[in-house]
Amino acid sequence: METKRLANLVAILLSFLAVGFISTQKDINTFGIFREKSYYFGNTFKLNWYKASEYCRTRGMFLVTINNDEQLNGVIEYIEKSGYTKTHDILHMWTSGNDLGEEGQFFCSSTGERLTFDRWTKNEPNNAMHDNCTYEHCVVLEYFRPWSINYTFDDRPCGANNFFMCETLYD
Ligand SMILES: [Ca+2]
Ligand SMILES: [Ca+2]
Repeated sequence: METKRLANLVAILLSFLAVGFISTQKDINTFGIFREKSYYFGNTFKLNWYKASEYCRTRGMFLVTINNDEQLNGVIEYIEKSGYTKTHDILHMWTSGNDLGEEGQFFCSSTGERLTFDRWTKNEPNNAMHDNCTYEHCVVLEYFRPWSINYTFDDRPCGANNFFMCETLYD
């Protein structure tokens, strides 16, 4: 009889441990969801690069960084999901990429990392001159269906108004 009671007690203890383990697993899942990246696609009004960056900060976010295939695919998926490209043939969208600090040395202002992802549109970046003394130092992700430009990078004048994307930096 004593042995049976002991066995029952052990079974009860084990089930408590199991519940504890399961709830720990659940906590990890909840935390995972909490840490998922979220985006804001600014496609209703255009801002210059500096203002777009500030606008993202007011939302607790940062101008989007695209520095590998995974980040690019996440951004494209979000744009496609928004339905934007169903009604528009063209998109120039600010990213955090820029060579403001040193000509030709591109960095991502949101993360501080060097922009190493080779995703430039043909003949870009070209640091083109605008208005005699303005050059191109800020990077857009561009899409232009008639020319089959399919989400590639182009340096553009930072003072020009474009759409933009913000993101949280949790990965
Ligand atoms: Ca430049
Ligand atoms: Ca350019």
